[in-house]
Amino acid sequence: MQPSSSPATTPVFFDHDGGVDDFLSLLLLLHMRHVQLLGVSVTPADCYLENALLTTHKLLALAQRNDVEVSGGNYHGMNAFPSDWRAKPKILNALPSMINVEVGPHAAHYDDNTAFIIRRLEAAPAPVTFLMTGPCSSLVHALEQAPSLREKIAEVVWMGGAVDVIGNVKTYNHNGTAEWNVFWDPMSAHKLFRSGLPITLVPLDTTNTVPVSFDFLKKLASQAGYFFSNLAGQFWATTIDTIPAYEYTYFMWDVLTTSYLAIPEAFQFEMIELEVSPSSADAGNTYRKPSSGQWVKTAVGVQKERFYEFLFELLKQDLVVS
Ligand code: AGV
Ligand code: CA
Repeated sequence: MQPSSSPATTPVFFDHDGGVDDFLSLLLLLHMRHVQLLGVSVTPADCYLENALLTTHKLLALAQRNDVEVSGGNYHGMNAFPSDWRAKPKILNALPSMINVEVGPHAAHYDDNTAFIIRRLEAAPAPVTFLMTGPCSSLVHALEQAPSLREKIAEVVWMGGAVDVIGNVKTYNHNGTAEWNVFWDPMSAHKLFRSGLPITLVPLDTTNTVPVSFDFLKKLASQAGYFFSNLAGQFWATTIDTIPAYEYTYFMWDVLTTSYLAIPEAFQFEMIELEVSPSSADAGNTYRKPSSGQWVKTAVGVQKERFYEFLFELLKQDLVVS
């Protein structure tokens, strides 16, 4: 399938944290013809930064999009991700389709996320969709330094939280109510919800309904003649030790959230007054608080078949830059 020639009309800034599905999200974004990608910042949460920057640059190079600038974060949240998860994306750079991709000398230098986000928002042609598939620290820090830039943000789309379901953090001194992206830096999440920014949240409540299953991977492999279907299949294959594990399952967390930019009509939303616990044994818990006044557009469901079909079709596209 050829990409449509319609113009890129939606300015999007992408902040991710280097997990396998964060990179699959970048692939998706690069395929969305209505998306004008303003920049990519990498938060060193579910990754080690150097690996994640390299993977980001390699994917941009594969898509012939070396014009997209990339930055890296120096800030580390108070609750580190497990090292096993952080090291894992290293394998992505060694995959046959990735290992020989040259990134060029520009990839060796990068700004700090905060400065970069400020610079890109200042230059944005129109209010921006700010997509985050990791912790929200970089955005919160940027807006603390340059509060007037909130006017440049049309919508914050965030994969995070667990509202009416249990969280996915299982660690010492925690009661299990939090989702990892919120837990890494609960104070920033607390501030984000206070900010009054228009937030669209895709929490575990919805991502739990879309696991990465063997059936899905088999069907994707049947169309592996398409370059990006093959590449995505290789990426997802690196996650199979969590499909299904006795403790963890790999879900379409970030991939679903990113898909919202292309197929919003496949989602059901509810406006919910939420609060984030900034500390203690439930740090990072995102819970209903009727009087909070912090209304969040929260994804409470998705048409699964529509979503999976969207992925299969999108990954058949070439990325030919005109
Ligand atoms: O909590 C979901 C977030 C998403 O942004 N991440 C993974 C996705 O990129 C953290 C996470 C939860 N469980 C994981 C995670 C697992 N089993 N492996 C790696 N990361
Ligand atoms: Ca992520």
